[in-house]
Amino acid sequence: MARLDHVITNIVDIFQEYAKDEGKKNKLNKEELKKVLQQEIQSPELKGTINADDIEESMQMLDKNHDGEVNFREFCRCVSYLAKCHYKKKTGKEGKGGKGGKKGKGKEQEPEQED
Ligand SMILES: [Ca+2]
Ligand SMILES: [Ca+2]
Repeated sequence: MARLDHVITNIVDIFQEYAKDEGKKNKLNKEELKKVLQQEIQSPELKGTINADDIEESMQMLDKNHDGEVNFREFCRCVSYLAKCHYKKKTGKEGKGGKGGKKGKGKEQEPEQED
C-alpha cells in the first residue's frame, strides 16, 4: 500500500476500532479517547501535545461541538493538529518550541468554525 493510503486507512481504522468500544459506535467518549491517546501515540513529543493524563483538557480541546464526545471529524482535527505540531517541530518554523524536548504543551488553538 502506498504511504498515504496507509495513513488514511489507519486513521479510519483506529477511530472505528476505539469508537465502537462503548456507547455510541461512531464517537469516542472520554474513556475511549484516553485509550486512543495512550495506546496509539508513543512519541514523547506528541504525547506532550495532547496529554492522555489530562483527558478533561484534551477532550475540551477536541470537542468542538461540545457534545462531550469526539466524532470522526473532530478526530481528524486531532490528527491534523498532531501532524502540524510535528511538522513545525521538524522544520523549526513557528512556535519555536524546538531544541531539547520537554516544552510545555502547545496550547495555541486555531480559530475554527463550529460545526
Ligand atoms: Ca463510543
Ligand atoms: Ca464532539
